[in-house]
Parts: sequence; C-alpha cells; structure tokens
Amino acid sequence: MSSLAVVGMGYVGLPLAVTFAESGVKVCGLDLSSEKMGMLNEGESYIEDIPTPRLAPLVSKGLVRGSTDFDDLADADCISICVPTPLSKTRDPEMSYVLAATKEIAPRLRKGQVVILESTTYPGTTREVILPLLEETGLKVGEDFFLAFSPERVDPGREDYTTKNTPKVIGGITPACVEKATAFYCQAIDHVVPVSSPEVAEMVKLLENTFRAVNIGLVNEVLLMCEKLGVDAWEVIDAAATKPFGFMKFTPGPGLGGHCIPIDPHYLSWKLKTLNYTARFIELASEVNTGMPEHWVQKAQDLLNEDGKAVKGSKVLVVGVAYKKDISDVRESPAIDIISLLKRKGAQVLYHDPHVPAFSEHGIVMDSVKDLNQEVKEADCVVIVTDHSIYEWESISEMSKLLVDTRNVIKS
Ligand code: SAJ
Repeated sequence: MSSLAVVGMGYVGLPLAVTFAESGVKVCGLDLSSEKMGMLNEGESYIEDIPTPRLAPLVSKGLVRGSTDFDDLADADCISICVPTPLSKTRDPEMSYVLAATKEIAPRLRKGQVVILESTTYPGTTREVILPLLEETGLKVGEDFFLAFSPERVDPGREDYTTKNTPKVIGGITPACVEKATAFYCQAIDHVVPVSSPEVAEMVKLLENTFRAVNIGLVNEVLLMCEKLGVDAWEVIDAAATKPFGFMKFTPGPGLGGHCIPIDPHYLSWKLKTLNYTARFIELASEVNTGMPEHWVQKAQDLLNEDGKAVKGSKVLVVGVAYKKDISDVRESPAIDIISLLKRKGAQVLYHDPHVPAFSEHGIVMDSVKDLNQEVKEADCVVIVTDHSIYEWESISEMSKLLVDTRNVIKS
C-alpha cells in the first residue's frame, strides 16, 4: 500500500486526498490550519466540492487523516504540494507558500520519495525554485528522489469532471521523475498525460487559464462594442454559438472572479517581463476585464440619473456576490468591486446572496439582507451580479424599478 502526503488541504488538496484515498492509497493531509485538520479528523468536510458523507467513511477507515506536524511527511511515498500561489500587492507572484512548503519537505526528504508541485505557477518554478532547495540535502534528483509538476484542474462547483476523471498532465525533471510520478498518479487518476519537462506542464496550465481570461476579455469588449452599435451582444453571441465548429461560447459579465483566471495569467506575464517580453493579450484582457465593474456602475448611475436620482443617497441592492453561480466563494469577485465603487459614490449599498451570508473582503464587511423580495421593492436600483440558480429572475424584474443585469438573466 503506497502512501501520499498532501501539503495544503484546500479546494485542490482535499479533493486530491479524497480521490487517492478512494483508490486505497493512505493519505496524510498537512495544513497550517489546526481547525481544518481537526474538522477533517472528525470526518467533517470544509470544502463544498467534497460533501461530508463522502469524506467521513474514508477518515473512519483510516485512509485519510489531517495533521499539522510536517514530520508526518517522512512516511509518505509521494508528496503533493497544493498551496496557494496568489499575487502580491504589486501583482507579482507570491511564492511564499510554495517556498515554505518546500522548506518543510527538504529536511524530511528521504530516498525514493516523489515530490509533485500542483500549485499554478510560472514556467521554471519547479526547476529553479523547488529543485535547488531539495538538492541542498545532498540527495540527487532522478536517482535518490523524484520531482515533477502536475497542474491542478479543479473547477469549483463542477460535478461532471472531477479530480479522478480529468486528464492530469505531468512533467518531470528527469525521465525517471516522470515515470515515478506517473506511476503514482495512475493509482487514482484515470488519464495521466506525461510531457517532456516541468516547464511544459507549468505552461500548459497557464495556457488553459490565459485562454479563458483572454476570451472572456474578448466577449466583454464585444459587449462594449455592441452597446456602441446598438446591438444586443448576448443575441450576437448566442447566434455565433450555433456554429458547430471553430467557435467556443463565452459570455460577458461583471468582470473576472475566482482565485485562478484573474490571477494565473499574470504569473506568465510576470515571467515574460523578466525575459524582456510583454504578454500583450494578457495585459489587454486584464484591462478590459478589470474595467467591467466600472462599466456596470456607470449603467446604474445612468439609470438613476434618468429617474432623477443621484447615486449618492440612493439605495442600491447587489444580487449575488459569489464569483460565479451556485458557489459561496467571493475571492476576487467583481461584485466586491461593484459594491466598493457604489459606496465610493455615496450609495447606500446592500447585497443578497443565499450562498454568502456575510463577507469581509478588501476592507468591506457586509451581511446579506434576509428578505430579498422586500429589499428589491425598496431599492432604488438593483444590480444583478451572480446568476445563482436559486433566484427567480422574473419576480425580481417585476418588482425592481431600475435593473442592471450584468448576466443578462432577465431576458428582455
Ligand atoms: N466568466 C465570464 N464569462 C465566461 C466564463 C466565466 O465572465 O464566459 C467569469 C466567471 O463568472 C468567473 C470567472 O470568469 O468570475 C472565472 O470563471 P471560470 O468558469 O473559469 O471559473 P473558475 O475560475 O472557478 O474555474 C476555472 C476552471 N474553469 C473551467 O474550466 C470552466 C478552469 O479554468 C480551471 O480548472 C480553474 O479555474 C483553475 O483552478 O485554474
């Protein structure tokens, strides 16, 4: 029976741990949060994608356990690093979590172990950052230990594609590294895709997410162009999507949210800047996407103005603050930017979100209003940001005087 240690038991680490445990691999999850590891050891999940009834039996069978003691790393045949790679305040890669994890691994590294970095990062990280720290131990990569990169492809809230059935790309420092990492991952993951180097694997993930960011930026600009043309952008996009080949549908919206799409492409553009190259599509898409909250706030201002009202002093209700439908995550949510902009203009801003009872982000602390219908009726303007399935849009459209529909959920 092989064993896995997962460093960083968040929205990537916990599903990875559960997937391996369900295939019979014994898993020890390492995390700085004693609270989360305590919940885990009680068989209680803290990640929406992993319901407690799925986790609990694995914990009671001893196939998954949580720990905050990094000495537990020494027992594992394979160590997967699934820690955050956010952007710093100056929008540069924030590598402190990856460095801290690697520094916990290095002194405990033993012969035969496989180390796999899963955190999204810039091409070169595995070879230039992780490898030197691990070889300081005197152990030799490809002989004494094995090192690879394998990008996570978790899509929060999705049920059809899971950690188990989503193809997993793996790039190793040496051929033996790929072989060992692939052999380990094949125990639990249906389709493993070996590539020639960690740099290729690192770049694969950044292409995937840059592809989304750039195409979302494109459709957001299509919205802005169609407004100038007096054409319904969603009708254009829906009709274009009837093309059975050569087109992939993306939809305009409030802007880019989540801890991946708004962030990951900047890891690539940062790396290219160090090589004196400007990743123009990434920068341009970011400019369009980050400008969308302002666009929708201007819409609200114009509607209020037509109603003879200033934004200042008006009651504006934001409906839905999670960064995408039917989840509770508000990280990088454009709704927070919209709320912040409205507050700065002096509006009295309220929000409703059945998945987000309260939030504290970027200095804004708010609770969701309880009675949506009542608040819609009383609001001077309603701004729809997140299109949760739970909402009855027709009733909201009937009750609200002024409506800004960033998701086009109220079919006009
Ligand atoms: N969005 C649009 N228009 C679109 C699609 C998305 O405005 O047509 C917005 C969403 O509302 C959201 C943001 O962009 O705010 C990101 O959307 P997303 O669907 O990419 O959602 P994520 O970031 O939770 O998940 C993505 C994964 N998404 C899909 O594959 C559909 C995938 O890119 C990665 O596996 C994952 O990030 C990751 O972890 O990198």
